Amino acid sequence: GDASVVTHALAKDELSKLRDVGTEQVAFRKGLVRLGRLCGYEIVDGRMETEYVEIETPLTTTMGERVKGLDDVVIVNVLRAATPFVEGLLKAFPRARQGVISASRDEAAGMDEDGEFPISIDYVKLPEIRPEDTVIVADPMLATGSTMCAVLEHITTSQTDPETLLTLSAVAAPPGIVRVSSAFPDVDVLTVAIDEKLDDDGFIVPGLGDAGDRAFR
Ligand code: HSX
Repeated sequence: GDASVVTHALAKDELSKLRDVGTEQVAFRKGLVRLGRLCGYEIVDGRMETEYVEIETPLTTTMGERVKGLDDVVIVNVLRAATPFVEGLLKAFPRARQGVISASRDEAAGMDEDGEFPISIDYVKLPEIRPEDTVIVADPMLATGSTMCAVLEHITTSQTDPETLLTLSAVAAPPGIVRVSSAFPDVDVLTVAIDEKLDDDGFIVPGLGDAGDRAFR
């Protein structure tokens, strides 16, 4: 799949506030919601088609333009950092069906020599995925890609292939993008920013810290 970057200036603006260590919990959470909404708009703009339909205004008949496929969207919330991000996405896709997956890195085990973390998946609840669906797997951070690969593995082995399967992150590190794209060639990777690198503990640098902790703790 291809890797692309969200280009809306307001997305860059929100992300910059999220990166700022001085942004406290409430502002951080609200910023993730706004960023999710902007990313949703960008997904609509870049990937969804519109169709012309006849509309009756109170005065006359005219041609309106409607977005196709808004009923065929599934959003997968990778707990827990994605929760505010998904809340924002839902503003762009109000009729989306939602899935949740609790997946986390075993930080105690640490990163192995291939730059991967063992992942435990503790809870999965997904709606039925249909061939016409656009499935958006949301997680604000794509670091080593271990979490996302485990989530995608679960989705692709347990469900029908959707028309579009894409991952959405706020910040992504190059190794994570490479890992996801090579393990899942049909998956598109969308992120607001591609950061410089991972540090020795597998944290994204410059990054924004731990999104889950900053939003919830
Ligand atoms: C953080 O680490 C994020 O919210 C992701 O779930 C995860 C990303 O790390 P990685 O698996 O890509 O290394 O908890």
